[in-house]
Amino acid sequence: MFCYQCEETLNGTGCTKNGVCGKKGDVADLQDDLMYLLKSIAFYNSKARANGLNDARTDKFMLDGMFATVTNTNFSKTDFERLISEGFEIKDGIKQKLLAAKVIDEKSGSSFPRWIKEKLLGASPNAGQELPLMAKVTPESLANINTGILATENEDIRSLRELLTYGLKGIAAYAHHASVLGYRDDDIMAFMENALLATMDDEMGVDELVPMVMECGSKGVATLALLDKANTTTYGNPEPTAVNIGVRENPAILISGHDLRDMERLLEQTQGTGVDVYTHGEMLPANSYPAFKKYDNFVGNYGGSWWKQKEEFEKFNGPILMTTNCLVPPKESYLNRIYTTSIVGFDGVTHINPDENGAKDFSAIIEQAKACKPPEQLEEGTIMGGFAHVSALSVADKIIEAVKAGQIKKFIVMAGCDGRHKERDYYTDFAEALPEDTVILTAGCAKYRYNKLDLGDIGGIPRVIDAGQCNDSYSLVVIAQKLAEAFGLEDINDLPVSYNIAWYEQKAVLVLLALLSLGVKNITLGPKLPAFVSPNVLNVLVEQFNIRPNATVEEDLKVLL
Ligand code: SF4
Ligand code: SF3
Repeated sequence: MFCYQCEETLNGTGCTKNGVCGKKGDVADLQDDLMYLLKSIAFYNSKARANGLNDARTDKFMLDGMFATVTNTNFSKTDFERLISEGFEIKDGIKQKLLAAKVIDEKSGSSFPRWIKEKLLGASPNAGQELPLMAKVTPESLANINTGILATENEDIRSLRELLTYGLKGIAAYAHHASVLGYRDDDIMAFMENALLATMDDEMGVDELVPMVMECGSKGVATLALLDKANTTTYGNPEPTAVNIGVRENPAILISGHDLRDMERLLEQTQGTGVDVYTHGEMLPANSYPAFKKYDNFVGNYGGSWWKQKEEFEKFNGPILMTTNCLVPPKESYLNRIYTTSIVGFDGVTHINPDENGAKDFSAIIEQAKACKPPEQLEEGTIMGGFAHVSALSVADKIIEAVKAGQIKKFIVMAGCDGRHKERDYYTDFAEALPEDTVILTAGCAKYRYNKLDLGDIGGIPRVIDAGQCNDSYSLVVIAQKLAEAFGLEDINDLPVSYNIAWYEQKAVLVLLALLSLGVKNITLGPKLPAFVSPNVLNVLVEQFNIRPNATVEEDLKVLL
């Protein structure tokens, strides 16, 4: 195996035996194979899409497959074997459709027009080209192909291909969330296919790949906007909410991950059963949605961010439902209390599948909960959340006034991910060291490093404005754009806003690309720069966007203030 897609990759270079995340070598290899197969499906499906022959099943498979390879989502060998065999079936199905419609010709791959180049670069089709190898892949040949990352020898090309791939995984994750609520966008799917193909196109060099990476960022903005629409149309606009972090005396279920549809299902099914529901990790923002607040058995949030699972799941006592990443390989002691659903997987853990109508039955979890002890109290009090763009902008006048009066000197965007390494204490120290006339804007699980500090407020405006999950990063973009408008600024970089972003997995890579595509400059990134960014690619990012790695709290305060 070789994997360097996340921030915690071994020695900052790459995991080669087992993942630091707990991913085993055989699963990592299967993930590489699946990604390769998805590229081959993308090849045929983009042709199908151009001819109106595409179908919803393939789109769903693309999103499921790519999301499953995101860090801490799926550790199950059986799941990846199943995905790969389903992938071949899907690929062959599309190919048959294309043959039947005479879009392609079985005999002569060589007469296949060079449509990849045509579509991506506007160059004229070049007849006489062979079908790309990945389009011809079969279950037998897959075993003999090096599908790994290191198969691309040129370090800079590899770096850009992987940067693009991880951005696409982020798009897939967010598009997946939107699609379970019925919001889909053909353009986003078409881009995903073309960009996946670009990662296989040996004729694309640095000059072609860099714009593709930027386009991935702008498609990321579109995907996040779609997801924002899906969430707020379905569940209402989050409201500023003091979320309870204490516990009650009832048996309970803990729900984590990012999937609001599963959240809704669980609340519906636990009504009147005497079983309480708590959120963990990235599900915390569910506490701020009007549609969920109405359930009286929805108690609040339990514990901290994803990496504290081992300790906190043990103390929770009741069953835990993982709807998406981040799953930490469970301890034996609570293995029988963990349930996965959707694209999450771990061999030996009960998985809840939807029935043919898409309904999910959580009754087994509820029954188990009834026999469990109530959760052990970890802490008490409340934390503030629910400042997605609508509620944040409802106090925009107050914010603008505070800026004009000099009460707020700076906003620091500290969005992104949390992680298990000690060096992330930096973010707690940084938040604590910020002067009192600064306001933190956040989204994602990065907030757990400072959302329980008593940072106070500025004239009623909390010093930590939490827009929600990483899925809600679009809110931060809207808030910045509206502030720029209110101050009459043309350039978003002229706002009194600095960026100190913490990343961990591939969705954060996409959020970063989304910010770059909007022209945001001077981002500080940490706690470590991505291992997959080569020195030359880093130079491009520094030259064009002035990205810098974080340093010490003192130094970064100077730079960012
Ligand atoms: Fe290593 Fe991260 Fe890949 Fe896991 S996801 S194998 S920790 S680089
Ligand atoms: Fe966190 Fe996994 Fe990235 Fe949604 S839960 S932000 S790391």
